Amino acid sequence: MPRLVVVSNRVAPITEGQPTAGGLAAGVMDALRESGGVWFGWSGEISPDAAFCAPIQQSLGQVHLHTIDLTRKDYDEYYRGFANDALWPVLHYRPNLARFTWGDFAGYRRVNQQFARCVADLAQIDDLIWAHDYHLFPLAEALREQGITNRIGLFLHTPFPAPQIYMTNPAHEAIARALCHFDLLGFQTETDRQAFEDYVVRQCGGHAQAGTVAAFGRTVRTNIYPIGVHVDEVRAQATDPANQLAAARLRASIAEGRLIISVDRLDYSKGLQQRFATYEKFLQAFPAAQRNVTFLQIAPPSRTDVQTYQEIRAELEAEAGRINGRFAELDWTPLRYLNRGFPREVLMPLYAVAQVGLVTPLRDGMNLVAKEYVAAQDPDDPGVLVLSQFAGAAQELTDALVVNPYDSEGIAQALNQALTMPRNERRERHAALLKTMRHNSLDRWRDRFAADLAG
Ligand code: ADQ
Repeated sequence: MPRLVVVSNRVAPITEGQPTAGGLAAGVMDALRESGGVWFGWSGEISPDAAFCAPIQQSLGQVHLHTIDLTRKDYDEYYRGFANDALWPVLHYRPNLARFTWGDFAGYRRVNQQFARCVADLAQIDDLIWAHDYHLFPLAEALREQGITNRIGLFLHTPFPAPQIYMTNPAHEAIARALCHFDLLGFQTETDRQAFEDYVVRQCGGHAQAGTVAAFGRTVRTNIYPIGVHVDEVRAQATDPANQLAAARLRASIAEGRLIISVDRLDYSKGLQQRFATYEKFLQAFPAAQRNVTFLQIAPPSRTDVQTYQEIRAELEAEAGRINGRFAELDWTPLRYLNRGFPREVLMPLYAVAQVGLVTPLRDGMNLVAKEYVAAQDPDDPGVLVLSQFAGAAQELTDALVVNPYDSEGIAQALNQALTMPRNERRERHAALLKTMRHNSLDRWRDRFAADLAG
């Protein structure tokens, strides 16, 4: 395979021998190790003279990481502004939360041009350039302006929304034009791919035919590549005797009780407020569950300098306190809300000791927590996944209990079904889920995308 040049907003701080981070980092790192290559992106640092500095280089074997800092203005306009305040909400069907300015959009393009200049310096003639996610929509156009003729692909980790939602972003046409400068656009699900195609065909006078979309004088191939997890690695982490301390303490603290677990970044797309309300409905509707069930929500803060995120955090803290105030007993806390993250080697065993994985985003590109929960289970006595129909994962994981995250009563019923499901049925559902996940593995995601980009 040709050498890969991966470009993403952040380069994951990975060190050899350490447990792999989330899907993007793990998948990308595997691909790079195999083919050799370069990973370029932001260092995560802000510095006043960033614009004048050459990328910092760090090598792990034949993988070369190149990072640049951003200026405060870049960070405010490109990252916090356009990417996270304007695009992220619209991509997740929440245009009412979006804050758009043309100034931020100009900053977003400027940083993409800066990325493109650095990538143009790094790339060799036959390299495949693989960009990731919504931060880099203008990258191919900017690289073409630099005279780069390499194959360039983009994988979108988030959903692509229905056209009428997408068009609430005033820069929609400029973005679509930029996207058509890629050779290959990868989406998580057919719903996302179709939404992009519909927009280009109906709103931009484009044409779609057999996996290609032509518009703005260019033709781009589109396909779906559902991202997966390393199934065996997750289970190995979940069962490694060296990783059991936290899970054992958790189990001991709830004695014979049943455990429902949710793990998310603290983000409005993940539907945490609705989930807390649903759990309250569940305790009301199934009083027998009181004292016997504990709901553990792990949600570390993310994007803490964005106001909407500060508001969610305050609201969840208040709700957790209110629900516990209403139902708690001297020896039972119904909802444990941990506003912090855990390393993977701690998290995977926590999944394994929970009878239910509750994954109810309002919208999610894929949701790897759902897949990790399934992979971590004991196949002989597995827990049950309750999954939102609006997570990309629901299009593959049809043997989960698939629910509507806006239907509290429906989810309360599903929780009860999950907690009382006979072992045979749990095993059958789990085996079917695992089969699908082995097929759509992280390796296959990466290999298919890279092969299609090269082909
Ligand atoms: P995210 O929105 O970050 O990713 P998700 O796929 O659920 O969402 O999680 C990514 C990784 O982060 C997982 O490996 C998970 O274990 C880890 N993680 C999440 N919450 C955590 C917590 N509280 N503590 C520790 N680790 C945590 C984006 C898209 C998703 C898409 C992924 C990959 O929004 O839809 O599935 O990219 O494409």
